[in-house]
Amino acid sequence: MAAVPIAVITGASSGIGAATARQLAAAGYRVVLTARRKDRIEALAAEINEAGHQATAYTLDVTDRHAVDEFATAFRTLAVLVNNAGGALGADPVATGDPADWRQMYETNVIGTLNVTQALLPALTESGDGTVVILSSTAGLATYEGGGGYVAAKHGEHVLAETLRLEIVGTPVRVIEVAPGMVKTEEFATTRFRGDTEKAAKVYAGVEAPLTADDVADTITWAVTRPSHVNIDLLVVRPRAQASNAKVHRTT
Ligand code: 8X3
Repeated sequence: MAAVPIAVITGASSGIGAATARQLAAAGYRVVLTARRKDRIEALAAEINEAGHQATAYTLDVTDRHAVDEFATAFRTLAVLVNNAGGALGADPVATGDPADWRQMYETNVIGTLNVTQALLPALTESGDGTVVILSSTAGLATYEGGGGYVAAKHGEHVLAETLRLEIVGTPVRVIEVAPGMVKTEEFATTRFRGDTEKAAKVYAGVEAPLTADDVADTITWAVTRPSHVNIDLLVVRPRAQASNAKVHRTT
């Protein structure tokens, strides 16, 4: 019997990460959920196992290189890595943005992705058919006012994806970048505005149907489950009501 392929998902405690874990498990992967919040990933792993699929949880901070290296020793071979951990802090203009926010966003979005990808690349290569997914953002492809450090960090992640693809061509590993636009998840905007739910709600005000975490998980799962010679380099996904980062149709 062939071994069940393994998929590691970072930032699996909520939102797109959690939805991707559920969908990849349903697609036949044994999913390894990582995030800092142990309780959440353990509960999600239990839910996935109860549904008859396979999941384990591993508490991990992707910015802690030592911990990431230790985590990676568990994998001789790995089919899929989904670099989802990251997020935004603040929406201040460049003139007044806090350098500490910029640093933290670079650390989680870019260095976190770098850490986990570097640590697991040998196992992905060893599998003979590995897939690295980098969840960037439309903020990684074009800027917008108040995007600040988030836009800068997501551009960094986009460049990481493009460069890695160039460098490892010829190895049995593909690099897929998924760049979502407006996605309404339970935490993204609330975290960005440090718990200010009013400001967070304004992001989605009057937008008929922003993307959901499941919509993005669906695109990730589709891209990952294409035959191995097919590389979805970059998949941009937005709600119909959003034509560009700043051009959004609102009914109110
Ligand atoms: C999220 C998209 O528009 O909030 O990555 O930057 S946006």
